[in-house]
Amino acid sequence: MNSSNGVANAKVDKYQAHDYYGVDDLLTDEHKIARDAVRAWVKQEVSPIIEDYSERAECPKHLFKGLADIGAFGPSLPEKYGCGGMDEIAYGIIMQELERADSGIRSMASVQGSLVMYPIYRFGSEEQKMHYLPKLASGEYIGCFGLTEPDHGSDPSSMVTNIKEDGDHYILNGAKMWITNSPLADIAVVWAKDEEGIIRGLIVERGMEGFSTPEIHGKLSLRASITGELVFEDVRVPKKNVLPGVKGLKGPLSCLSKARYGIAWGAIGAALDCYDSALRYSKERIQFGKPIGQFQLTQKKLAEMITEITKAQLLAWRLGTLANDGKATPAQISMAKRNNVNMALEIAREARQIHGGMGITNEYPIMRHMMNLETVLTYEGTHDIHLLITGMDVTGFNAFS
Ligand code: TGC
Ligand code: FAD
Repeated sequence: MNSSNGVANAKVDKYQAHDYYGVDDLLTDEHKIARDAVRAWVKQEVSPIIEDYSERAECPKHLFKGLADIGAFGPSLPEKYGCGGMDEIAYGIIMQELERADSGIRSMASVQGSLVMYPIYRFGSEEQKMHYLPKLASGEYIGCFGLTEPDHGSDPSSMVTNIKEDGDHYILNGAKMWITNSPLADIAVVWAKDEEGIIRGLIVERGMEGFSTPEIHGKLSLRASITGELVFEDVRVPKKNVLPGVKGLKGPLSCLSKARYGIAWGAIGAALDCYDSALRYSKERIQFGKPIGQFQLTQKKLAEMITEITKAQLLAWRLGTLANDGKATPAQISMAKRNNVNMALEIAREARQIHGGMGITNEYPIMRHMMNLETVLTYEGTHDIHLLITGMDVTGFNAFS
C-alpha cells in the first residue's frame, strides 16, 4: 500500500529480512523455480555434510551428479547440448544458492559450466560440442580449466606452456598450477602458446601419455574443493582437440568473464548465510541481561551488513539484465566480482565478531565462509587486478603495461 509520495506505509518487513529491497519481485517464475530447486537440493544434500568434508579437506565428489541433475552445469547454455537454456539471471541465482552453502561447491559448478563447457560451446567445433557438452552437462565427465602457471598468475599472457606441430598432432609441454577439479577431471581445457607465440585452447583428455594431475595439499581455504596441477610432458594432443574458434588471450579471458559474473552472484550467497547466522545469534545471545542485538554496536554491524548485501544484490541484478541483453562489459563484470566478493568477506569478518568465541568454531558456518572467500578474492582475477581493470576503463590508461 503506497502513500501519495510513493513511500510505502508498511514496514519493509513484508519482505524477507534478507531481501530488503524486494529484489525477489524482479525475478520471473523461471528464476524462482530454479532458485527454489537449488535451495532445496542444497538444504538436503549439501548443508548436512559440508562442514565435515571441509574439515577433512575432502571434495564431496558424489555431488557432481546432483549438481548436474539440478542443472547447475551450463544453465544458460542451449538445451540442444543438454544444458539449461535459461537466462543469465537464472545462472546467477543458481550460483548464489550454491555459494550460500560453500564457495567450493559453487566452484565445482563454475569451473564445469563457465570454464569448461562455455569455451567448448563458444569456440569449439560442432563435433566437439556434440561430443563433450552433453557428457559435461550430465556430470558423466568432469572438466577443469588450465590457465594459471606456477610463475604466471595475474599475467597469463606470459605463459610458457606450449604446443609444437607434429603431423596431425600437437606436442604439449608445460605445467598449470592451482587448477580446481584437476585431480578428478576427465578433460582439461588448456591454454598454451603455439610456435608463433599465439595462445590456443586445447582439450586434453585423461589417459593421454605424459599428462598428470597431482593434487595440491595443505589448503586452509576452499577445503571442500579439490585443487591440483596439470603437468604436460610431451603430451601428443590430436589437432582435432584444438578449439578452432579463437586465438589469443581473449579466449581464456572471455571464459573468465562468464565465471566472474557467476561469482558476483555467488558471493551474495555466502554473505547471506553469514548475515543470517549473525542476525539469529544477535537475538538469542544474552549479555548484560539483554540480547546482544539490542546493543547499538551490534545493530550497526547488522545494519551495515544488510545495506551492503542489498547494494550487491542490485548490482548483480542489473549486471544480469545487461548480460541478458549481451551488453555486460568485462569491466562491469570486474567491478561486480570485486565489490561483491569483498563485501562478502567483510560481512564474514563482522559476523564472526557478532558470534564472539563461538564464531571461530565449526558450530557456525562463518569461519568456513571467511576462509573460502580469501580464495574467491584471489582467483578469477585478484581484488587488485579488478581494481586496475576498472581504473583502466575509467581513465583510459593501462596500468599493466
Ligand atoms: P589485454 O591486452 O588487456 O587483453 C587481451 C585481449 O583480451 C581481451 N579481453 C577480454 N575479453 C573478454 N573478457 C575479458 N574479461 C577480457 N579482458 C581482456 C582484450 O580486449 C584483448 O582482446 P584483443 O582482441 O585486443 O586481443 O591483456 P593483458 O595481458 O594486458 O591482461 C589484462 C589482465 C591483467 C586484465 C588479464 O590478464 C587478467 O584478467 N588477469 C587475471 C588473470 C585471471 O583472472 N586468472 C584466472 C585464472 S582461472 C581461475 O582463477 C579459476 S578459479 C575457478 C573456480 O574454482 O571457481
Ligand atoms: P600473483 O599474480 O603472483 O599475485 C600476487 C599479488 O600481486 C596479488 O596481490 C596481486 O593482486 C598482485 N599483483 C600482481 N600483478 C599486479 C599488478 N600489475 N599491479 C598490482 N598488483 C599486482 N587458475 C586456473 O587457471 N584455473 C583454476 O581452476 C584455478 N583455480 C584456483 C583455485 C584456488 C583454490 C586458487 C587459490 C587459485 C586458483 N586459480 C586457478 C589461480 C588463480 O586464478 C590465481 O591464483 C590468481 O589469478 C592470482 O595469481 P597468483 O596466485 O599467481 O598471484
